[in-house]
Amino acid sequence: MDSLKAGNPSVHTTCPYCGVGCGVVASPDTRQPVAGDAEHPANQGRLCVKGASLHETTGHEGRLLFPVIRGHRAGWDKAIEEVAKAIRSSMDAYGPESVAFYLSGQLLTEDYYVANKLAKGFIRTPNVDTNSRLCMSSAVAAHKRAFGADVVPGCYEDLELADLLVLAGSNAAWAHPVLYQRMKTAAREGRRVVVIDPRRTATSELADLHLPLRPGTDTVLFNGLLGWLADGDGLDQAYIDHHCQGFGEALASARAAAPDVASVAKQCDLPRQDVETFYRWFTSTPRTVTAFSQGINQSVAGTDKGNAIINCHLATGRVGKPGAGPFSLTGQPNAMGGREVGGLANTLAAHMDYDSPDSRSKVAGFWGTSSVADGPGLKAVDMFEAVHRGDIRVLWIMGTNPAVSLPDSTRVREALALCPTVIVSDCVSQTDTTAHADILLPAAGWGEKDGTVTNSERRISRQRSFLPLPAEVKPDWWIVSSVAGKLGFAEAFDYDRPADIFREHAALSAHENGGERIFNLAGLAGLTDTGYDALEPVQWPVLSGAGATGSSRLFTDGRFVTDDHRARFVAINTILPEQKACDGYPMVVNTGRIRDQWHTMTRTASAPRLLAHRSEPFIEVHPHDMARLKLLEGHLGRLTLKNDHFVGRVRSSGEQRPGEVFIPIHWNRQFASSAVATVLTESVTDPVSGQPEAKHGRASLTPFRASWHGRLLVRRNRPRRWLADYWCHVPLHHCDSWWIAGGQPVQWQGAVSDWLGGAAHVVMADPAQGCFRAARIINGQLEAVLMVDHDPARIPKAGWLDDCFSEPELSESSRRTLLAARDVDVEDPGAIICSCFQVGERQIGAAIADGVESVQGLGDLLRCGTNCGSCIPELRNLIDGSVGERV
Ligand SMILES: Nc1nc2c(c(=O)[nH]1)N[C@H]1C(S)=C(S)[C@@H](COP(=O)(O)OP(=O)(O)OC[C@H]3O[C@@H](n4cnc5c(=O)[nH]c(N)nc54)[C@H](O)[C@@H]3O)O[C@H]1N2
Ligand SMILES: Nc1nc2c(c(=O)[nH]1)N[C@H]1C(S)=C(S)[C@@H](COP(=O)(O)OP(=O)(O)OC[C@H]3O[C@@H](n4cnc5c(=O)[nH]c(N)nc54)[C@H](O)[C@@H]3O)O[C@H]1N2
Ligand code: SF4
Ligand SMILES: [Mo]
Repeated sequence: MDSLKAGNPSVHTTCPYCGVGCGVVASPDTRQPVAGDAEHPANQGRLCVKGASLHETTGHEGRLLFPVIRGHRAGWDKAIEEVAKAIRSSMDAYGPESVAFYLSGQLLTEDYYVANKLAKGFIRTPNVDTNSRLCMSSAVAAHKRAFGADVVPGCYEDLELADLLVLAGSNAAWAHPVLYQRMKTAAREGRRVVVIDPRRTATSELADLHLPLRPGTDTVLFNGLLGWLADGDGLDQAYIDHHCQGFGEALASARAAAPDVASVAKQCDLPRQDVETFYRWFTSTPRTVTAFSQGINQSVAGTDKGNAIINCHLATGRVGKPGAGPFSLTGQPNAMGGREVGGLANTLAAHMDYDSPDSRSKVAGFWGTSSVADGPGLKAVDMFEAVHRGDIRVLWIMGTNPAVSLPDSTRVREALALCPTVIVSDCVSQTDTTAHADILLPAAGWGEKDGTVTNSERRISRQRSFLPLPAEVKPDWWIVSSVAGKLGFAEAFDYDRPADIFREHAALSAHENGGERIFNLAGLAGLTDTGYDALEPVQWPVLSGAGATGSSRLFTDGRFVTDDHRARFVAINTILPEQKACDGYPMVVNTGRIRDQWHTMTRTASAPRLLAHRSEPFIEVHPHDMARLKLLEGHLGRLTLKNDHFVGRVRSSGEQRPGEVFIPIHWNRQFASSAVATVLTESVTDPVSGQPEAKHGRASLTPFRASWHGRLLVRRNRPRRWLADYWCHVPLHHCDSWWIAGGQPVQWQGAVSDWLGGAAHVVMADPAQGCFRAARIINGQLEAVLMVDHDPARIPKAGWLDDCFSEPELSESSRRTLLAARDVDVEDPGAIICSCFQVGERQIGAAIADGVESVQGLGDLLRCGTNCGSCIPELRNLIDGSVGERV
């Protein structure tokens, strides 16, 4: 904050997207682009394109600006009173368990802390869970089983120091881009990378070995590795003897499940020599890090997968050492902070669980309440089932969009519709979840809110506010504390600022902590307000005295936080469910992230350049399946499970395994007609962690028969008077736009005014080609454009037309080429590959045709790939002439 004191208005804060937790320098003048914070240890100045676009997402369009009660705007007094009344009457009539909180890893630690305290300590409902259940809970459970506590032992530097980097179920190139850049930059002679993922992703670009295993079979692969280590003199027997327990049982299970390499290769559907290569590299490389993410966690066997990985690290003594350790990559900016405060239903607070001795009375004593909730509450999927049954009658959702992100989201929406009182705190007004809210509470967003977050390497960083709170918007901690006050708990929630809450949270972590809880912020409990404002990024534990500088690695001495300080091997004998691709739904549906969108798109879709890379939901299909199912590249396809559908643009991809498709999780009912991935993933959960299996849905796949395809561009905020079987909303810089398609032929000449919002002024029709284009111009300004064709590939790109909407008076030349949709003198760049500099596939293709042979050469010529670097894998693909971007 020195810069602030010096009168420079820039503020050092933290990116609100992924768990890398990059430092950002932002300005209250939101026209100024944000910059990477060169001094932040996570990113050292780097940003990915999402981070670099943050200033474009802080506008007020679409924001929830006032409390709303049953459709009517209300003041805060009334809203707080209504929330308190609903909670109180449900507690009185049905007991405290009838009230539930569903929180989020995107809340700040301070917000999270007060919500957890109110629920578990004062309302005394155990039913508090968080979207981290869908994200990190398998890793949490695996850490607890192995180490005795939910601890990531290593730090980011380990990913650079490792001589063997194993990336299991992680597409870091797209999901943790800055960390991926760090891994990439650390490449050196002899450093090897293995990527374990059923599909070949952008991350595989870094791989010396890619293992496209059969989905779900990771436990077999790592069980096989444990047996191989034992057979081949790969064990660190001294470490096992002195620091671990349970090796014998774990090895016996491993041998039973994966007797030899041939069996592993068969079960995982991998070439035997590739499995062997992986095993040999692992055995011979002391500095090995296995980083894992959702391909591991989001599985019926997620916890077992995590422990199968950790087993191999324990067996080789590779935990908490420079360049060696298992490394769970967290997803959300504060996934880790939520675990610290105890946001998960099976935890209490500050890494204390219900089952650890005295923790309930310790926490109750500290909070000044007579008791806390009795025991663990319902985990997310079960919580929404209880809502559906009517057992939970008041549900307060903060900072998450469960109508899109929970599995079997059709049933989740039913539950929300049945629930007597749904309270939603969010920053935006229209989401698939706010649609079901009885009470809507406007929450502060990034730039407005103030507090702390913890990243994947346990590093606590400040998110500082630099923008005023718009309209009636309030921070989440204030909203929760106000409701607590109204419920009669004012004394325990008497906070004036986030620093008050942080000090309390830090003090609770140290409270009666004789070292049995490794999460300890004793050194931060006495922070002054100024100290809190100036807090530099620091890794917990932060002990008092000499330990106050934080801790980069844990368990370095092989002492763990179990009763006997030994780590536990876990016997992994997961019986994989039979491949359930049957009964008419033969395709396995894998779901995940794309590079430039964040979750349900509430923020990233407001930055048009983030929609340039992929503007539509898509289905990636292996070429054999394309041919077999008569699917056409660039046309639409439909995945069906029972009565639910996902419609997206078909992309032929040799990077898929046959019989498996990949779809993005981002689109939802606000942005597309039917592209919610979670209607295809059922509510199957891991028995230990309760984390849903989000990577293994099932569906049938057919072409979506459209007789026409189109693109519609309309001046922003115009009423919509059209219907289409397929639509996808793509907000552009100067107008709104939609991809559209329909099954029935349309007489365009007669219907065009519905689409354009009035009569067309320029029309071009070629019925023989199935082509129709029309535009509407009002007072010299472009008002709307419609482009229709039977072949979607012939519909022009919208970039040039978008610019036309900004012209106060359309120029004569623009008018002339309006329906060609481009300035005839300027080359069409093609599909955007580099979002930072908006460089397209055609430009890149032309440069390659002109002889550019390297990514660096492309960067020198076109600047692509020279900022965040996220597009480098795709640039390399284009150079290699292998599978590049197609739509
Ligand atoms: N751009 C972007 N970045 C994000 C996010 C975002 O929304 N957008 N979200 C953030 C969040 S909350 C999270 S949790 C992280 C997630 O980060 P990641 O986990 O890296 O991302 P995903 O795309 O969900 O899944 C990773 C990979 O798991 C693979 N996979 C599927 N099944 C299996 C399997 O059985 N075994 C193995 N080994 N792999 C499998 C998928 O093919 C996929 O490539 O990303 C964070 N970063
Ligand atoms: N099929 C399938 N399903 C998945 C996944 C998958 O890979 N496949 N991934 C899962 C994972 S890992 C995750 S993390 C979830 C993510 O899923 P969600 O958490 O449901 O997705 P978001 O879009 O991030 O929702 C966050 C909401 O909070 C709002 N918000 C942002 N900041 C704040 C704030 O400070 N306060 C408040 N009150 N609101 C705020 C945003 O506007 C948005 O509406 O999805 C899960 N679901
Ligand atoms: S990698 Fe990108 S999204 Fe993740 S924290 Fe850094 S800038 Fe934000
Ligand atoms: Mo996540």
